[in-house]
Amino acid sequence: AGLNLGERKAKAEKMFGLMDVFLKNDAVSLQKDILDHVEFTVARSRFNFDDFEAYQALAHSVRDRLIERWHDTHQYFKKKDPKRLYFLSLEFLMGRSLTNSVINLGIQDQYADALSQLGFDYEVLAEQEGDAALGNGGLARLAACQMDSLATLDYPAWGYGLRYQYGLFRQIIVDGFQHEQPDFWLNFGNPWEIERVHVSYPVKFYGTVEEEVLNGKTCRVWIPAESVEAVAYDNPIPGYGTRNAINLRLWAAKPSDQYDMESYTTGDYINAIVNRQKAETISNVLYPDDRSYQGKELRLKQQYFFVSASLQDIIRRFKDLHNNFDEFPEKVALQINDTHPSIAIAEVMRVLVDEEHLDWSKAWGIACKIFSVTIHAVQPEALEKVPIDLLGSVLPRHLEIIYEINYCLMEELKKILGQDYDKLSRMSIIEEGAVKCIRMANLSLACCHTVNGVSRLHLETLKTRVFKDFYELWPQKFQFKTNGVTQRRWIVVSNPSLCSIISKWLGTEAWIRNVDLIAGLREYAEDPDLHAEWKNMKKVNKMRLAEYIETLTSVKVSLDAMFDVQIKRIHEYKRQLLNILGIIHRYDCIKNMDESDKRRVVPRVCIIGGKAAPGYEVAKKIIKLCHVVADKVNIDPDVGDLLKVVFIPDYNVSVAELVIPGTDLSQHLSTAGHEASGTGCMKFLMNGSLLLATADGSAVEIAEEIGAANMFLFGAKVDEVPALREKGTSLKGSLQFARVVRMVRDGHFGFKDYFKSLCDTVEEGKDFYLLGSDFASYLEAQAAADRAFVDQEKWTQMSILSTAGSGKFSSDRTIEEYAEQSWGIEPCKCPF
Ligand code: GPV
Repeated sequence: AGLNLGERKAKAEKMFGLMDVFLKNDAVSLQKDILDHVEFTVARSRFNFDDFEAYQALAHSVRDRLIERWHDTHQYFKKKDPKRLYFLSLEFLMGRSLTNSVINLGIQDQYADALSQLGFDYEVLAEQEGDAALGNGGLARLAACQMDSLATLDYPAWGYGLRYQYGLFRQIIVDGFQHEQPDFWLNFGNPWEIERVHVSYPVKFYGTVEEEVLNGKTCRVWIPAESVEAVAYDNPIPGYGTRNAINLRLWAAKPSDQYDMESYTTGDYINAIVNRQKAETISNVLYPDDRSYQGKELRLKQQYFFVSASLQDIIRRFKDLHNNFDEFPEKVALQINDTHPSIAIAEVMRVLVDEEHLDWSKAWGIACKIFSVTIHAVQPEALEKVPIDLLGSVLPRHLEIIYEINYCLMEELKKILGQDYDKLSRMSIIEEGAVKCIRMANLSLACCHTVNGVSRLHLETLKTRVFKDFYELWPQKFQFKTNGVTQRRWIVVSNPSLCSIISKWLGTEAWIRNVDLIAGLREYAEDPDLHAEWKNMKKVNKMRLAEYIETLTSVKVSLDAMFDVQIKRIHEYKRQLLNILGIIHRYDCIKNMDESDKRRVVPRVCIIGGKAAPGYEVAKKIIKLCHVVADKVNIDPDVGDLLKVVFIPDYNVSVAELVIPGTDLSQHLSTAGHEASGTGCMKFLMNGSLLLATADGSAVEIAEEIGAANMFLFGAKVDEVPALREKGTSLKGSLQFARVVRMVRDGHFGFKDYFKSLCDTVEEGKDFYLLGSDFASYLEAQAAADRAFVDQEKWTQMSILSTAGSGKFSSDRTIEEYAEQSWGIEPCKCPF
């Protein structure tokens, strides 16, 4: 404040010159820091503290190191003033921070040493941390992986989102039924965030729009009726093997300090306070529905709340060093993660036109240069449609702006398409119908310079189905960036034994930053020494998983069995039901075998985990079915160790870190054309689990990388699906399928009435997701997996080739593609 632009730049330069590294990372310094935090931050005596308190102190000492790098990085960004990427997402599924941070900072061994001298076990302390679960599933975890890659690759990027007080619900299972419990994850404080009380912005809602004359020009002015304060919470994200640490800024809603004098003078002091407090509800809770838009007011308010605060922050940062909005697109790239933040487009227009007084076409030109969007959906139902009445009430000025954008769009389209009113109405941002709605996807398509799909196949689907009209008009906008996951969390953090094997055989740790090198393992795919180490690694991880299963479910499993896993959100299209019906088939076969046949059966532990959206009845029935089948199978003496069925409750990121490394075979069963990409499969692939999958989403590209012979592909192809829906099930498959469905229907596992409607969903003629027609092919793929498992050398070779072929599926590759093709940003590496 008080300084002009030149002075501010000079000051930034000078401050940068003062930069130095303060905190030391030798074991003694770390110990001292930890004990200081025990004493002064946790406020326990340094002579008496338990594991949780030790974890808190440890976390705070890591946090100090993160803050130091965070400051240096941002000082450097400020000095360089590069084009920055702003990643807007309503969900980030970060999981735990401790182990990931310590590994990325490169000081794990030092910490482990320091702690053991104090009498603590680093791994035990790490287990004290709860997950940050501010997201639902793949979309949110992808955002988290991408933040890790952005930091590691030194990109000048910021993440922006919402700081929900309640993350995704905890799943508890009572008598085989899912119940939801609130995830009040901030109960014990959160050492990974930094509250920035001084970084806050007012966000306005409701009210009216009026006409005003300003400098002889009439303008529209929004007179809001409600103001809520957005307060920043910063979460440093350290890169691996670099000093850079970027920021994930999450907004929390607080009551505004603009007092509503009216309510005070009426004397209703208590109610006035209570009403102010209601403001906080905006950031209270994450919507737990994966991909179904509910059209709720609170959801719209959440979206606008975080978008408005983020844009105020971004524009303030821009104005700090610039005073001409022509330069905005040279300094700012805005990425919108699915359509959830797409109200940002209208907000940018409102700020530029109403507040910065740019003319409309100039403002639109700027907006079109800064936005890009990634679509994660396939099904048209997943696309957000906001009822006009709702938008008009919460954000009246934005509704006008969207009408204006749509008017311009329609004028432009008429010039190209003429009088094709069907097409015009399909492409319109406004959907005329019983309930008039805004199509958020169309708003994004009209503005964004790039529209990304998340796998090659997904982009094809977008081009030929959901966004066909837009693709024909603007083919150059449409791109895809196949998703990826970060090998830092999914190998280095979660599978240390595999990590050392890879480094040892490649003779370098460089693959942790450049995962393409992992292909070097191919050379040793048949080496008996590597095989021995590899099998041992699997065994150690299976032991950990077996212990976890026994603690949670009391089911004892054999380590010789094939660990067969399907973990992901429960959805009909993901076909967990196909898996369970396959298990029933296996059970049925075993029951009808004599002893000599049984000796040839490959023992299996079938593991399923995942949450169902609270209102999704079919998904909840699938969870219950899994439990009743497990109850019957697991105690059947005819079966013994040949088959065990386990449902892992409360699946989340840290559970995934435990389960994936211990998996032999993982299942990805979506009906072809329904999974946009899938990212779980990539984590399994990296960890050397073999994949049993349909030719859907990224599995198609995985097959290209590792060779189809190294996985078990099955089921209808995308282009066969429509005909199969018409035609119905083939005879051979249908007999076996009908038999297992009948077992459920007849109450073989109990709960006959309860499962009736579930069985109905896969009846001939109603089987939308084609379980019946894919069943025979599914069983064949399962049989092929059994045969491969019998030959352990062959299996291990396939497993090595899976890891070796996983390089493409790193989020580092994805992020580099985005940086070059969509965002136009370059690395900006802090030189310390
Ligand atoms: I739309 N995805 C998600 O997790 N939640 C959603 O609401 C929507 C999509 C997922 C897709 O289903 C996956 O196929 C994809 O891999 C993931 O987003 C990340 O792109």
